Amino acid sequence: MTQAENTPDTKIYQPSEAFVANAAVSGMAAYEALCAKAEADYEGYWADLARELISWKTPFTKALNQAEAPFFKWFEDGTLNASYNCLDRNVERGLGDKTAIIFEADGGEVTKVTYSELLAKTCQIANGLKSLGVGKGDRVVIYIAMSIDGVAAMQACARIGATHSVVFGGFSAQSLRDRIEDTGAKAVITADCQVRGGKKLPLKAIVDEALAMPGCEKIEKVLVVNRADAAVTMKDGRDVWMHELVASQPDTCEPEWVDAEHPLFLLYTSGSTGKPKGVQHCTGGYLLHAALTCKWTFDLKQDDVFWCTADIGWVTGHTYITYGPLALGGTEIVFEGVPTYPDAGRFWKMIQDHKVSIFYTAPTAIRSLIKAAESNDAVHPKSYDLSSLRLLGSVGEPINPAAWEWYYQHVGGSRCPIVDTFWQTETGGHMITPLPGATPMVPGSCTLPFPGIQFAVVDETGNELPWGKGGILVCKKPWPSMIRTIWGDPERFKKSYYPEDFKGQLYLAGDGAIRDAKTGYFTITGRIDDVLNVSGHRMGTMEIESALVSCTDLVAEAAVVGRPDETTGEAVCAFVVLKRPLPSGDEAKAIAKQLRDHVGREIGPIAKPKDIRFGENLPKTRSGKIMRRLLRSLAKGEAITQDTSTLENPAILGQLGQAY
Ligand code: 6R9
Repeated sequence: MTQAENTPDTKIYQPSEAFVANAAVSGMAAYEALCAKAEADYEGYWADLARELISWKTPFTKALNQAEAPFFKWFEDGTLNASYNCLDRNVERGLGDKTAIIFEADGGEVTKVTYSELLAKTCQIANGLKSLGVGKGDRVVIYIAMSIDGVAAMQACARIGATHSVVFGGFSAQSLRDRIEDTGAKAVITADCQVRGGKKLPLKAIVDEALAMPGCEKIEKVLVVNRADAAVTMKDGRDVWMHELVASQPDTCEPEWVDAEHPLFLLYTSGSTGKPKGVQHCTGGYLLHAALTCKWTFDLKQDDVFWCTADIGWVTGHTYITYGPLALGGTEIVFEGVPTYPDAGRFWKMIQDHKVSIFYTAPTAIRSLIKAAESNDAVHPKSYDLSSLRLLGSVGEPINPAAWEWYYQHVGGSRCPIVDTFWQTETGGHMITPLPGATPMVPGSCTLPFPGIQFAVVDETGNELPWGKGGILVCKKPWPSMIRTIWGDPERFKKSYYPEDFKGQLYLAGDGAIRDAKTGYFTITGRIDDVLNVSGHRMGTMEIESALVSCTDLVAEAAVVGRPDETTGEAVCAFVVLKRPLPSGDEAKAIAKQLRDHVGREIGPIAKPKDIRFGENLPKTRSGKIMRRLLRSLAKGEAITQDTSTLENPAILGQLGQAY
């Protein structure tokens, strides 16, 4: 954890008067009034919002049940349906002909669907799923690229009370298998392929590979969307084309009314130990925060065009593509491709073409586009008309002040507030963020908690630290959209998030933070556990280590650490001891490639180590512990200042200096 000093000359950016005047939360006094309301009557505050923003089939009578803490329940006796709230409700209030989704494919083709059309499509998929025997309480794994079908498939699961678990299309067959097994899913929804950067990448073939492995026996059906006529093998009795299945299905489907606590989805994320954990989210509290944060953080209004560039395989795509914007009746962009194809001006061109007014992306994307724009005016935002923008957002990792300034000036034309939103898969939605018409912004700080959210910085024993001192980020009170449990492992949920060190009373985010001595603004100082953040993707160092050592004919031992990287935030650096003599030169390069490919197969390309270093041993203390701090210094290329006198074999430090 870094104990960053507060710089006295911090630059403060105020939202413009025009923005403040029209904002959903207008001015700091309004922000403070909301916080005060939550402080005075916590349950009443959330209950009022839940009544205002969500349509309930059966109204709830109690907001929060803490009887089985930390397994909190919100709006427990209320019933609702998430898909009804996102679709039917908008049609009923006259938004049927409004565009819900503007889909832009990798190659640039644009398809739009209205709320009525999206509802009809969702109902057909829902009916199709039901006809295959999928229903309330079943799990459905979705392995598909960004598409209207992907969003509709998630909505269809919600409609029939099935719990979806979307697996990012970049994960390997092995990772997909692990998730299918853990969820105990009955069906998989996928596509023939995905198209990215002009290339067709298989999806169905990977599903086939996963299903051939042990552990997937519960899968009865595989629904296949035809994205691009890629060659696929269809297994008789198991595999069904989506278009054939839905063709005969009615386009209406009565929603399955579920309890507020009914699991809406499972989403796997990395932790510090063991296998990825299935974060379980509920329906009512989750949907409330998805809608509320779209309203207050994104100031989403009826005439906005909202674009969140995340993939539906991550939580950001769940909350800010599939659920939040639709719950408010917004118009949003869904983009299939990559930011650099056909060139690095793609985002700016799409903002121009579709008149995007709210744009939400990750610092890693901004940094790579800065790099491209610096050497090529044609892909610089100044070459595009970005005047439709009124608000920018950032998510996934800390945004460094230089990237913030560039985003503010060149993308936002120095007129759009930037919301630097800190949150996690586990939190369901924004936790610490500026409200764009209220909070003065400081580049690099996610500023203040969302109204009602009670974050604090504490020491190892859980005592709140004075502002200006770095410590551990915790949440003091349960909130509606919080993780409910880890699927199938409630003990791990307790241990990971409500540890005994804090007497089970504080939610442990897993990040370090420091509050500004004067303003109390939060700055996230990075993970305090063994989780890396590469391009905004969370990865456990242990997961990558296990993948490496599973290459049993080559690898004897492996340790993985992160090192800072200009573009991706952090990069994966692996230290490997081989079961053969220390390689060098071309041989070392060839083995490094072999290991990268192996990690790609075990987890997915995003986990491939950028640096691989070989040694005859790893630096260990005399008691046999790997000296990870030392490895981190080596990875950064820093001079070794740590005491190495306890090292078993100091000579290996020289070997480990060379990256392949
Ligand atoms: C939404 C999402 C969560 C981790 C989180 C933290 C980092 C996310 C951030 C941020 C600084 C921000 N993180 N947003 N750090 N400033 N605005 O990214 O979820 O994939 O679960 O990652 O990402 O380290 O703990 P998830």
